[in-house]
Amino acid sequence: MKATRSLNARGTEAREYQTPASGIFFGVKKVLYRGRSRFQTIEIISNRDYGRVLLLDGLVQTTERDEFCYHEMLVHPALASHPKPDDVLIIGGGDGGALREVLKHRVKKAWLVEIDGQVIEACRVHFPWLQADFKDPRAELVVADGDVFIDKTPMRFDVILVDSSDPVGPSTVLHQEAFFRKLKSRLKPGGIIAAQAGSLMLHQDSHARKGVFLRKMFRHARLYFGPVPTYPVGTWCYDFLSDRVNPLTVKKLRIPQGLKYYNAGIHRAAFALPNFLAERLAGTETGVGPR
Ligand code: AG3
Repeated sequence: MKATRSLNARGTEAREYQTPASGIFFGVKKVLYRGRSRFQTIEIISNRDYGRVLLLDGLVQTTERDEFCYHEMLVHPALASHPKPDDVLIIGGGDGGALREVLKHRVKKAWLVEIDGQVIEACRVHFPWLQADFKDPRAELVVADGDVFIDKTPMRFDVILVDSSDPVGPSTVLHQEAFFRKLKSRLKPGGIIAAQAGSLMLHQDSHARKGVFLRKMFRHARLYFGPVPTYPVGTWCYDFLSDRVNPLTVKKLRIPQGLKYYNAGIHRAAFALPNFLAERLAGTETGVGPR
């Protein structure tokens, strides 16, 4: 098991090595939490510019200042595209940010399946504004391995969101063909999957590799992206997967009021890929232009 931490010995600086030779650092105002769960090293610090920062095994997961960029873009393109998202499953996301966004829609039930109960506990204390929605009667919290849960559950979902970590390291299984096949088998007809897919620049190999099987598995398999300033290289990708819903021809996007980032224009723009990535995906054609 990897046990990377980000804090230096004196607890004055936290850093993530995004590659062996570059990364991001945060001056530490206060170390709010440091612990080691069965699964990972958990650190929460506060920083002058980004507010509270959660790092797992030395990787930035969420910051007070920019979490909305990530959580809104993971959740709303899929939820706003679905005509009736009654039952929603979130895999990962123990910090609660994705759940908060899901509950802005008219869903009947939202299940959150997080492997690490200690992340939930630590975030409950230090990111209370992300966790408020666990109290919503529509929310069901399950502490379990998402991969095992999906094997066992008899339920079917309208939308499945994968709030995993990077496509390298312990989360790799959540980026593989077998996992997506299982997710697909748990979708109701017309269902949509949105899965975080990694850095636009740093994880191009993963986008190309996944594109090959996702394109075969789903009628509509599209990569989209948006900014997350504190994630590697600042720009982050997501997979949009569905057999019925083409995200670019949805007649009426159902967008909740009061969002900070996502809107109908962003929705369209997010699916337009830069040339270098479109070329990497050529052949897989995931995300390349409307078909
Ligand atoms: N999950 C995706 C985090 C990936 C960040 N990667 C990195 N810093 N190298 C975020 C969970 C937030 N709910």
